[in-house]
Amino acid sequence: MSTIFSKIINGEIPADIVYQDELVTAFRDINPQAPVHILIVPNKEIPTVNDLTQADESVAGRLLLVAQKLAAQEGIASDGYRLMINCNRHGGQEVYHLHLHLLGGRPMGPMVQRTG
Ligand code: DGP
Repeated sequence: MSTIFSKIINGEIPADIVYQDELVTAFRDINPQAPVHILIVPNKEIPTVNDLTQADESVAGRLLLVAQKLAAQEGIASDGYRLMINCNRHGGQEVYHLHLHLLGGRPMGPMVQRTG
């Protein structure tokens, strides 16, 4: 079974792809939460951060370096941005194919929702 993100990576379903290399693919989020909202995704199906292994060190590093490159490309590097990975239920993960959110283009507010 392949994830919705694998189908985007393989070109089976459309997405606004902004970057692709041999390890990762980046595309705009379908439901953007900020003027810039890009998902950076390993080409290989890794469900969550919990599933990363030592063998994934280069892909994990690539996610960050591509985020840095795209932030510059999108013109949000100097104002700043937020990088976020949700993991499992308490993290609010919806798609079980590891992805790094790049969010910016406005002040991103408190880091987490305040509860009281
Ligand atoms: P998360 O909650 O961290 O698993 O975030 C999943 C994100 O994926 C959510 O912001 C919406 C986005 N998303 C879900 N399905 C699609 C899709 O088919 N295309 C695109 N571009 N984004 C999607």
